Amino acid sequence: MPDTNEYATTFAFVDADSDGRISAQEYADLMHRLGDSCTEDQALGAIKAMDEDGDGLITLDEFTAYMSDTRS
Ligand SMILES: [Ca+2]
Ligand SMILES: [Ca+2]
Repeated sequence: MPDTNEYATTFAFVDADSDGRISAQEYADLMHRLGDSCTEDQALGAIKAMDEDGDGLITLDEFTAYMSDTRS
C-alpha cells in the first residue's frame, strides 16, 4: 500500500481531538481553518462519501481506502 504514512499524517491533521475518528464537525472545522466555507450539509456529504460502515465517522482505514481510490 503506497503512501500510508502520508495518509496517516493527513488524517491526524484533520482529527483535531485525536480520537482516531473524523467527524463531520472536524471536517467542517478543517475547511474553515483552510479558509473555505463549508456548510454542515457539505461536511456530512463528504463524510458520507468516505464512510464505508455508515457510522458517520471516518476511521484511518476508511480515509486511506478513499484516498487510494481517488488517486488510482
Ligand atoms: Ca476526532
Ligand atoms: Ca465509518
